[in-house]
Amino acid sequence: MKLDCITLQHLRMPLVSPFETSFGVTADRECILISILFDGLTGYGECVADRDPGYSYETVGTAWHILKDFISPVMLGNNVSTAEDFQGLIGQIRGHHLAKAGMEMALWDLRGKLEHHSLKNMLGGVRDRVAVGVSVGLQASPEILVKTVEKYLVDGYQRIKIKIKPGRDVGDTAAVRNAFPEIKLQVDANSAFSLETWETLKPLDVLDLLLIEQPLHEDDIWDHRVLQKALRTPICLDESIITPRHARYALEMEACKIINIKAGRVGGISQAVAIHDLCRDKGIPVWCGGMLETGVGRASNLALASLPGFILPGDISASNRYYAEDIIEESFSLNSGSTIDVPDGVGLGVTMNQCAVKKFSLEKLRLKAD
Ligand code: OSB
Ligand code: MG
Repeated sequence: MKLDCITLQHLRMPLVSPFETSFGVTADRECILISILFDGLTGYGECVADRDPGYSYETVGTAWHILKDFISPVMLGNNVSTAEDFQGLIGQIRGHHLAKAGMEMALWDLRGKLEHHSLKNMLGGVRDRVAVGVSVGLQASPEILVKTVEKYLVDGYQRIKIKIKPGRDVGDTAAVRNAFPEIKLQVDANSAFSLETWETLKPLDVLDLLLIEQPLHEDDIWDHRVLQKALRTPICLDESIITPRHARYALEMEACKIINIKAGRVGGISQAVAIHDLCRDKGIPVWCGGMLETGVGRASNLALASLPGFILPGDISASNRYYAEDIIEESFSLNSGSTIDVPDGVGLGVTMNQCAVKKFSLEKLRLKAD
């Protein structure tokens, strides 16, 4: 199919509470909503680049440029029906995975709507609901952190991830572990440590953590291998795994024992599935990471996490953990047992709330084939 039109919308949405990581504080989440039109149907995708280049070098600004000037012309000028077609055509555009993944998501949604399939079924998902946890940002003190974690446990989350950074590492983690000796607990450093400073993390090894996520540099694999050799706790890579090849490098180097999969980071759902398949072949557990998505990206994450290899709880929390008002009509809620239902409608299975989209929109651009 050849698209009729593409719309990019830069959104800014207030989070219910600011989210602090080792790379900064986010109070309002920004993203790009991508709409692609064909034959009266619209496919939606979310590009998860944020305002600042904290997690990734990509920002809303760079993704807007790449989507407008490089990816959209390819989409409007060619017959593109499948993710495979899409990946083939954008092969000449180096990097910019968050931008590419946003467009691939819209293509999956549109294809699902055209062919009357849910994303879950198109991907080969095997679960109707997926196990989830919550990612808790850095708090003002370990005491406040324990209170915040307690609130999420009361809400029903059965797996807690806390953010750490130098100076706010072992103390915070031990406080949570001491307050809740039995819970599934993991930590995420977002690349805040180095081989020179990692030894402060050594006491984490006796806190019975599910995993330590991305302790070292975002572009490193080798030093993680060195660190994994020194730790019992599994290292899980997030930022470092940007393609299926990088997943293979990490596994061959034994740099990690677990991989966090985010479709955005790896350049699309198709690439996320490829990493899932590789890890499954090698017996490596994976889980679905999150980027504080709107309901659009959350629906995509839920479908992805329904694949069989996603055996650890994902960073996919209920809608009300992120936003008081979302851009979709549906709202994802937590079931007892710390799961969320996978949408079963066609495509992503969500309905846009156009009033909310308009309310949060900072800029809108319509692109047509010439
Ligand atoms: O490192 O997993 C991360 C949010 C933004 C950027 C990076 C990360 C995160 C999270 C939140 O941890 C996960 C979520 O969406 O709930
Ligand atoms: Mg992470």
